[in-house]
Amino acid sequence: MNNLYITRPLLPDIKKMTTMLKDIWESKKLTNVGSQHVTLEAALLKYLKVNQLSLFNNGTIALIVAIQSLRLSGEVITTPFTFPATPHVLTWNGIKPIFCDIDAETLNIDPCKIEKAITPDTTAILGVHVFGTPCEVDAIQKIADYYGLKVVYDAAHAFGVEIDGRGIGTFGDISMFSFHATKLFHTAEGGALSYNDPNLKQRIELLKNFGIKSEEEVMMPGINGKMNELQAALGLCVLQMVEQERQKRKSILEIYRRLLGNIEGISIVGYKSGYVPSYQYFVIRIDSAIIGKTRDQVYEKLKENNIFARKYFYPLCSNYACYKNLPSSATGNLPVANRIVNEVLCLPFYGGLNDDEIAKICDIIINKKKI
Ligand code: T4K
Repeated sequence: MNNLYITRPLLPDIKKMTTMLKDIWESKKLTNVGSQHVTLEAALLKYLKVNQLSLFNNGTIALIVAIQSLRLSGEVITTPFTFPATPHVLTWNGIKPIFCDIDAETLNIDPCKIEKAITPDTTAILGVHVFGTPCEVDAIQKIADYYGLKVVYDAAHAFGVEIDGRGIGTFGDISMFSFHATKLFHTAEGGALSYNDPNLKQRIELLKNFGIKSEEEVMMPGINGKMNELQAALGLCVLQMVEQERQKRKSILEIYRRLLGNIEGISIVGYKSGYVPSYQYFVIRIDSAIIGKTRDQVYEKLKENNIFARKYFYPLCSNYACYKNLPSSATGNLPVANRIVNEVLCLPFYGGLNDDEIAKICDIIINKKKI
């Protein structure tokens, strides 16, 4: 059996991509908002069902710009159960991340615990729709409105997620999507910000282009966050493949559900009713007391069989050397996150997986004799 990874990128037919590249070569326009960029932005605006969209060279720079554009400062409340980029964008903006515990079901920031983390220095809540499961957007917005806080969402995993027909990127003030190669929709590296306020567009576009307004006017200390034409062309090709890939992943999810759904000690994260999922990740939690083996033992056993699962997001951000001394990083403040981070395992999940491969993965996880 081939090596199995948690994901494989969608790759368009090379001939199709070559045709796109020829157009770029002929135009000699490689970056700084060319026609591929304009076309992709319009296509994604529609696909994601959002009101405003700005493309970026990666999701992390996009999130740094999102924080800048809202002029956040002081403290921002966020989750410790995420990729390092989430708290790092706060630090890069001179903001102190305040870690709040997560909900045991969604693995997202627990709205019931946000209020006690608010201080006079709090300016925003930075939620993450982790593994594509939406945060409790209404509860979070209610708290934000009451205390006058902004809401930013890291929607890196939530491409195509909808709640009641609304694109996930329409909730809060700004949402960030990642288009990294490991994502369902990707541009090799890339990202976007979506937002509702049309007045933010000019500021965000300036911030992602050094603050340059015209040849002789620089308005603010911006950064270089521009998506180039090669990335955008790849994105246009990949976008045409996304719906089919989502359908394939939906079928794979059903196979996983059939094989793992009724095993005591294994629970499937997310994919509850009430929203359209992204099909970005397939994640399980392993209760070692019931299963008789730890998450790490399962991970190692899979690896011995050339199946490269991932322990996202272990360790918690609050346990990184750069954050562990923050008062909010104390284990007592984050009991749920500290427990669950040892139980979670992301399994291979992409359209190219076949039934035998999925069966083998599940067999290794379930079969007690094999460890
Ligand atoms: N916020 C959240 C919540 C995020 O998860 C992320 C990124 C961000 C913010 C930041 O967005 P970006 O600035 O990245 O746009 C990967 C990705 O690099 C990262 O984008 C992603 N989250 C994170 C969850 O996963 P690694 O270090 O685990 O990736 P890597 O290289 O080990 O890849 C995983 C597997 O995917 C490989 O074993 C094989 C497969 N793969 C990977 C690449 C890069 C391929 O088959 N082809 C490839 O080109 O971080």
